[in-house]
Amino acid sequence: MDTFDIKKFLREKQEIVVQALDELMLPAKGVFADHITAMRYSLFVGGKRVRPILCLAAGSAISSDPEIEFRLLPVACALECIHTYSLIHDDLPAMDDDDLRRGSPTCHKKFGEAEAILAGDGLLTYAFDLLSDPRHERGLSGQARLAIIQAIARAAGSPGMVGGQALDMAAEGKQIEFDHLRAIHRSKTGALITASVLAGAIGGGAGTDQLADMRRFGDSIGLAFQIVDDLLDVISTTEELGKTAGSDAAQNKATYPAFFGVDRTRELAEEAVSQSLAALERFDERADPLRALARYIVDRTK
Ligand code: GRG
Repeated sequence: MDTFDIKKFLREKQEIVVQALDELMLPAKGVFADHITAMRYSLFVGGKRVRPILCLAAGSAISSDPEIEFRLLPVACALECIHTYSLIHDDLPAMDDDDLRRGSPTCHKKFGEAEAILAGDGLLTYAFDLLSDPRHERGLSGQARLAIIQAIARAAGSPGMVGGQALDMAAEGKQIEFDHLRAIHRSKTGALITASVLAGAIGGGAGTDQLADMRRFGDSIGLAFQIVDDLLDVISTTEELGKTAGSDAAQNKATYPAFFGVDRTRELAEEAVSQSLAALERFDERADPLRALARYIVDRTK
């Protein structure tokens, strides 16, 4: 585990994911070319591809099938489409009103507000097209695919990311309790991260106990991810992040550093990572990439 080269792993998997996205995403041709160009712009402009890579790594932690990564790629791409839609909509003037995302102009700055709303809608809907299209079943059973669709739909929707965003918007400028902040984080950011891990695990054929462990792992890294996101907004620069730094404080948002200060926030991120590693205790070395991803999530600088 100590020798695992996470940077190399990430580079390799990012390349695989981007190539699969390019193959599986609608081509910017024909009557919808302009609309699809806006979708493709946000999808390919950058991004760490954390959710699809978690999905692939979870599948490989469960299954010894040499084809498991290939089988899971359409699912991984669907997760990235949903994540990208959420970023496009989050950046809109009616929400966070941001000009910069993934180091480039946001979708609405580049294509206009109506086009950006529709690019987001298109990406969300296309994700479920990809997940349910028989041409992309790649040997996963109908039962597994249905369970994956259900886990992702719930995590992306009102009991998850969309609901979390609604809570987040409603809390802006208000004093909220820490428990409320946790509920926002768990739904807005954590739910899709957990679903990414679960989708990979389901596709890999996980049993009930393994799924429970993977859920605990996903919940803990989701928490770590959001804590670090709050921290980076305070300690990093716009240039480094590729999105506007300091925006949480500017919008008077409740965050971990606002509640606990920078040092304690770092400790809490470390605690969340330790919990995620404990959840993987019953897994062998095939889960090493997941362990390394958990570490990367707290050590990242953007
Ligand atoms: C609009 C329905 C809707 C939801 C928006 C994702 C989200 C919910 C808001 C983004 C705001 C934000 C900063 C959330 C915190 C964590 C997060 C999702 C960060 C961005 O994800 P990364 O770091 O981004 O994985 P890249 O660009 O690397 O893919």
